[in-house]
Parts: sequence; structure tokens; C-alpha cells
Amino acid sequence: MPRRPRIVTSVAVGRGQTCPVSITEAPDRAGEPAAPTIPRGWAALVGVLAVAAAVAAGQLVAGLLSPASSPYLAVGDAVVRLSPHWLVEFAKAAFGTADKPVLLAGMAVVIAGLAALAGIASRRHPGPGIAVVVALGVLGLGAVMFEPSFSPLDMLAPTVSLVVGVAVLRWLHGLALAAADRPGEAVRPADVSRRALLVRSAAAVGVASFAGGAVGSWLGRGAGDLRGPVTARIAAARLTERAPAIPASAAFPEAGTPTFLTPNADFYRIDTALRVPALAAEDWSLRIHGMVDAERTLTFDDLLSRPLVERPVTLTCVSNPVGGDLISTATFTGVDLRDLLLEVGVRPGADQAFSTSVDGWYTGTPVDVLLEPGRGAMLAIGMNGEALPLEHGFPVRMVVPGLYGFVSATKWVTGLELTTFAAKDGFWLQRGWAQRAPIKTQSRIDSPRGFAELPAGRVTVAGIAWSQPTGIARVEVSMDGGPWQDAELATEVSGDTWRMWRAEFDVAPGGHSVRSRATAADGVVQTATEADPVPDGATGWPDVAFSVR
Ligand SMILES: Nc1nc2c(c(=O)[nH]1)N[C@H]1C(S)=C(S)[C@@H](COP(=O)(O)O)O[C@H]1N2
Ligand SMILES: [Mo]
Repeated sequence: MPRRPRIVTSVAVGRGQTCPVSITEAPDRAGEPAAPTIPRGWAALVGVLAVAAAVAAGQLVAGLLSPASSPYLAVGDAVVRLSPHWLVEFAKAAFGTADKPVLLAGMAVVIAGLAALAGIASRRHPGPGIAVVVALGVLGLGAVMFEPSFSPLDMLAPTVSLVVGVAVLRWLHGLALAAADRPGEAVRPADVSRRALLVRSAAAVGVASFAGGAVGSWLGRGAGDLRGPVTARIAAARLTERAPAIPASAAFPEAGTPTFLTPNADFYRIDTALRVPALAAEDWSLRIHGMVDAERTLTFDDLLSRPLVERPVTLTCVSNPVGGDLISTATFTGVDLRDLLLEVGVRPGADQAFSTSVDGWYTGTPVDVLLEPGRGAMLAIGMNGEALPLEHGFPVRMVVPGLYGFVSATKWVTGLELTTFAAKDGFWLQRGWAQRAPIKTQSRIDSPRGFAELPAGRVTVAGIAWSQPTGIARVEVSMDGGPWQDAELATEVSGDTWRMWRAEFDVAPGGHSVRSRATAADGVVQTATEADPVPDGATGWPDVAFSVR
């Protein structure tokens, strides 16, 4: 039977010209109704539900087997890793620590949009929809295989995801097609029941996807009980160096400063990991290799059998703007890293200790800093008397007093290669940040808060200052551009930690602005020159405006 042109139409071919085309279709057999077409809305919904089912199935299998194999989160990780650095900086600036939920939500919107378009392209034949579902599935599989922790079993979740996506698409597509109107035909009772079946099936897929995805995410959230036994073992271990007692006079919380030690739950968190690695202490090991006399692999038991030290350290992020809150203090427990490096024997010429994390992150730390006597670099296993929280590097991280986190504080550390700076670049160095980044002398005003309205009378100005590992010798405050006035300093705990300060002023009703500047123990005064965080840390004097009634 010859094919005949059914529809003659014209399409725009640019600049107002049109061109007639004929769309040739399979011929209708005499008397048979025209081919059914799924309404646009339903077609889009079929696409979205199929992809939702695929994502949920991947999430569920990953949650059951291996959280690192979730295709959805692996794609998110890949986006973070492949994003140009201006985009990452923009996201950090715009969303702060909410950047991860924002990324995942943005991905959901993009994927749902794609799925809807795929559905609409499949109003008659499921082919285009299947192609899109397969393409997304292959993307998920590829992203999982690129995860640094990839093992072959991890292919199961993305594979199940792909298969479920295609199956649900074909199934719902079939139901939708069966329920679709046949042009020129009256609605029959069978059509009504077909429509009811479609609605029920679509609702079931929606509910099952939501529930499966939620359960999978919950299962994969990381095991809290990994930490309990480790906390107990740290408590029972032999301490050869105790942290100094923290006197009440080390902070002025009543005046508005933070508490001296930051509770673990409030400690600032910065990393590129969408999923917190959940690595059991028994499964952890650290390989120290490269330019060393004797390569060495340490287990968690090896660490615990060494003398443990306890040190209060203030960690600071290079991205912290003047006045920002990416700074916190904890007492870290762990092993001395200098001792360990002396044992393995660092070869002459090795100027970079290149640490790698199980999450795929990496950075380089100057060897001379790690080997500096008294610097106190450590492999930390405990934080404020507990095992490290998962999001702060459980079971083992690096802590190096005096260096910004991005060049020193590798969390979930599993490799330490002694090499040269010429040979390798760290993650943030590759993205325009500095190679060596000692912490700059800074101060912050915590009280009054910006734009506060205070009652008339005496005003207490209070804040923090830091200059690890040197320590703070002086903080001065200037009200309304007046002379610098010495602030009262809190009791010093260590040069590796922040120091609180406060000062009192009589201020008249009206608007005011107050500034602070710190002086380090070596006499270096916090510079007034304003610099952005990129590439090696912000500078400038904090300035807070407030008013008095
Ligand atoms: N594995 C890993 N470790 C990391 C990072 C990271 O992205 N991945 N970020 C670093 C940065 S930039 C900082 S400031 C500190 C922050 O440590 P915290 O989250 O415990 O405060 O961790 C460092 N260690
Ligand atoms: Mo950082």
C-alpha cells in the first residue's frame, strides 16, 4: 500500500520565509481511527514520573548498598568538580553554606524540565523519552564511576536506576496512550476506566518514588554509630600532652563574643563533598609515601597505639570575609604529625606534603611548616572530647595551626605524599587560590551587631582577634574615627587560638561606627588595606555601624 501525505503544512525556515513540507505517516486502514496522541500535560507528567522513579530507585539501592553510588548525588559531585571557579565562588558568595542544597535543588529543576520535554516529545511514540531517560542514566553511571571511592558494586544503583526509568516510561506511556482520545470518536466506557487506571498508576509511581527516594536518602545519610566506639577508645587512650584548661576568663560571651570552644554542632563547615564520607575507623588507613626513606601505611589502631596529644586550635577559612563567621575553635586530639614524618624520614628536596581525601579532594602543605618544632601539626581523630564528627573529617583529618584550612586541614585524609610544589597543585590552587597561605592577623566585632539600635548610655564593644600561630598581643578600638583605644583582652589560651576582647564607650544618641584592629604577638599590626579573600585571605579593618536612642 502506498504511503500518502496526510498533512501538508509549512514550517518557518528563517527570516519570514516558510517552506511547505509534507509529513508522511503510516496509512490509516480504512475505517480505523487516527493514531491516538497523549495530551501535552500527561505526556510531560509521564516523562517527569519516569525520571523521578529512576532517581528514587538509584537513591534506594545506593542507600541499601553503598551511599557513594547514588547516581543523582554523583552527578552533583561531578558538577562541583567540573564547575569553573568563578561559578563556585559565585555560589559560595550567594548561598554561603546553603550552596549544596541549592545545587541539588537546581539539578532537580533542570532534570525535571528535561524529563517534561522528553515526555512532550513522546506524545505518540515513547522513543524520544526512552532516549532521554537512557542518556540521563548513562550520565549517572559515568558520574558514579568517576567517584574517587568507586568500586564495581557501585554500578548496581545507577544500572537499576536506568532500567527502572525505561520500564516506568514504557509502562506509563502505554497506559497514557491507551487512555488518550481517538480523534473523531466518542468517549467509550472503556476509555473512562483506562483513564482511571492511568491516574491511579501515575499517583502510585509518584508516591513510590517519593517514599523510595526518602528512604534511600535516609539510609545513606551516614552512620552515626561509627563514632560511638571511637569516642570511647579515644577516652581510654594514653594522652602525653593535655590541652590547657580553658578558664572562664578566656571569653566574654555575656558581651557578645562566641564561647571559647565552639560546640561541634556549631563549628563552621567548608568542603566540596555533597555527601559526607562515612568511612569506618576499621576501614581507614593512611599511606605516607613519595619522597620518604620508608613508606608507611598506618591503620586507625596504629594511631591509637601512639602517644596522643590534645591541642586547642582555631581553624579559619581563607574565604572568610572581614567580619565573617568561617572561624571556630576546638580542642583536637590526635597524633603529632612532625614525629610521624621524622620516623618515615622526609627526603631532602621534598617541599610539599600532598594530602588526599577519600572524597577526592586534595591539597598541598609546606613541609617546612609540618616539620617546624613546636608548630603542632597533627593527624586529628578527636574534637572536643568526641570522635571527629563525620562532616569534620571522621575518622582522621589534618590540623595545622597557622595555615588556612584549604592548604592544611584535609578531612577524611587517606594519603600523604611527600613531593615538590613543582610536581603537583592542590584543588584550590588549580582554581586560582594561593599555594602557601599563612593565616593573616585579623579581628572581628561581634557586638554591637551591624545596624543595632542601642539604649543610650555605655556601650560595650566586643569581639575576637586571631593570628595563629603567633597569638594576639593587643586589640584597639576606634569609635567614630576617634583615637585608638586599647581593648581589654581575655586570658590567652594559646597562640594557635583566637583571643576575645572588649572595650566600653560612652556614646551620645545618634548614629555611630566602630572599628577594630589587632596586633600580633610579633608586633605586626592588622592592615587597613582592604583585600578580597581570593587568593590568600581577606584584609581590612572591620567596621560596624549602629545607633543609640
Ligand atoms: N576532604 C576535604 N577536606 C577539606 C576541604 C574539602 O573541601 N575537602 N576543605 C578545606 C577547607 S577550605 C577548610 S576551611 C577546612 C574546613 O574544615 P571544617 O569544615 O572542619 O571547619 O577543611 C579543609 N579540608
Ligand atoms: Mo576554607
